[in-house]
Amino acid sequence: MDSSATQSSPEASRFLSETESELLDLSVEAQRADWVYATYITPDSEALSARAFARFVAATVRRAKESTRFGPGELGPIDRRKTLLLRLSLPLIAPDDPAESLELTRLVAAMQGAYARGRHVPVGQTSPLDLQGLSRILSESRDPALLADVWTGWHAVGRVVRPEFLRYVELANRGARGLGFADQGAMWRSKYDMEPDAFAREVDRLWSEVAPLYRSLHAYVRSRLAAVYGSDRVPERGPIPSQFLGNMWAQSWESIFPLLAPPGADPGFDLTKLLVDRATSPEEMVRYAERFFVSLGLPALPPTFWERSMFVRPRDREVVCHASAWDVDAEEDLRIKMCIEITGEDFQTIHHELGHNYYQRAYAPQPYLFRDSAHDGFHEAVGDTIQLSVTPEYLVRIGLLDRAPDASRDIGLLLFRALEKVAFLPFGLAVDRWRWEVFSGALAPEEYNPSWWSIRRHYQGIVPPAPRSADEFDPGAKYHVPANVPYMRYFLAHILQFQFHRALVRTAGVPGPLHRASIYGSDAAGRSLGAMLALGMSREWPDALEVVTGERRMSTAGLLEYFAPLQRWLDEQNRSAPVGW
Ligand code: X8Z
Ligand code: ZN
Repeated sequence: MDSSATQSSPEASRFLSETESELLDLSVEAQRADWVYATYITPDSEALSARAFARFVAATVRRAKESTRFGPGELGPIDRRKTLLLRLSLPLIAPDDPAESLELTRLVAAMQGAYARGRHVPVGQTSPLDLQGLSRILSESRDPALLADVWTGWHAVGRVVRPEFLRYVELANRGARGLGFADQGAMWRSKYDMEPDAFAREVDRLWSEVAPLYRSLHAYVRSRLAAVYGSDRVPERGPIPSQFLGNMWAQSWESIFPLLAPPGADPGFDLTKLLVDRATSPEEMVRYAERFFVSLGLPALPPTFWERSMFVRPRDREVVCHASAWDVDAEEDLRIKMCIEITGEDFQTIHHELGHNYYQRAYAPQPYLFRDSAHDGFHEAVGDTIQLSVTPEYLVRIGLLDRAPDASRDIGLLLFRALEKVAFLPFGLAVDRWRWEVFSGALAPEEYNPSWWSIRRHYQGIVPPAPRSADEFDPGAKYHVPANVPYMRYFLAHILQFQFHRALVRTAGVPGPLHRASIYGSDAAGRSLGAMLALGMSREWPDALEVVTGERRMSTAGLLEYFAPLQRWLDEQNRSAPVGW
């Protein structure tokens, strides 16, 4: 007999409503402190932010433990889900000992600060550059010695955070175990409404379906790079040296598009140039993105968004430049924090960030414990779905482009998109494949760096510019590792955004191939998306997925349909070239 209640006992209801109001209070305080820290890094703001976060984490853990006293007979279905989520609501769990708990949140704040302060003086230059300056060289320079120098110079930041990272793994695992998880990686995998092992298998299934497309892209890019740099630098059969791919982590490759553009199918416009030629300001870039969401029937952003956001890097102080979206009071205090540069890439990132803000706003009416996305891949996918609607025809409609390239340029457009989105897939997977092994204890600290590279070589088919030693710590040179942000969400988002795009394009009734279809201006698409966002985390994610797509499983069909013409073209190009590494 099912002993689950249909309604909670009065005691359980009271407990949950007190829990939600206490945690809301502490989370607002922690967010305010963190905002100050991230936009003004000092030893004081670091200490205050770590302390506020520690208080919030400790209260969540205490409440999660207390909630176990209510059996299923005392909890209605809504409160049952809330108690389940309470245990899963944080990416970091504090150990019981208050000193250790504060130590842990301090370590994370300190690692973020060290990452933000990373600088390197490129060979032949005299002043130190930050990550943005170094990234610009990686995307623009074709000088092999400079590329390797800049890559290596930035990765030195990993060594700085390594000792803190080792201690953080120990304490974070202790916290996760205290709440009954095997380790912190198992805790991260438990947030998908399925068994953690089943989730890992689901990720493998998705990857196996898209890996052939990635391998075709990899082979084409490798043969073009070999032609540019010579086969002594880019071997025709092996993995690609990472520094030639135009991005610090080789996670997306669109900045080397000019080296790879198919003859006769170059789309003939460059979004960066269009924005720069019009002297577009950072704020205007954000306005473009806002207007897209408004065109779907969603509300304009509140005035405080424009007053409180950080759009550009301040000259006079250290900040965390990695882009993020904030929902400070869970009501109307939405913000983004970015160091916007006038580039096509940042234009896309702004849409990504506003996707977070529109999600946060849509689920704000939900109770505290349901104010999150269906799963974390959904949060990351919303703005990216809008990015897919930034088509040449859309750019013409908003007056950024005079004339859209004709269908003979489709392969160029698709190749550019694949360099952004398909190249990302194995990176999105590799980061947490590695971290899961770190947290489970399968790797000893001296194996951290070697295994980071064997995992990246395995999935991405890339290698570092030169062999790396075991005391380097290259994962520490990627923001999400020192900042304790789970990464599998981005892999999922790169699949989901095509699933959403395909469904929304159909709902909007837009004809034509997926890569030319934009949902701009569609109320019908906006209503469908809005209905999914408004659910927040109140239901299991297949329910949310169904609202937009009619499907209850994550599917690669949208992505594969989108890139089908490119896949055929790549296969032809690769006929005489080796594929794989
Ligand atoms: O971190 C981000 C966003 C903030 S959630 C800018 N992204 C990942 C990254 O930069 O590594 C977006 C794509 C992947
Ligand atoms: Zn994001």
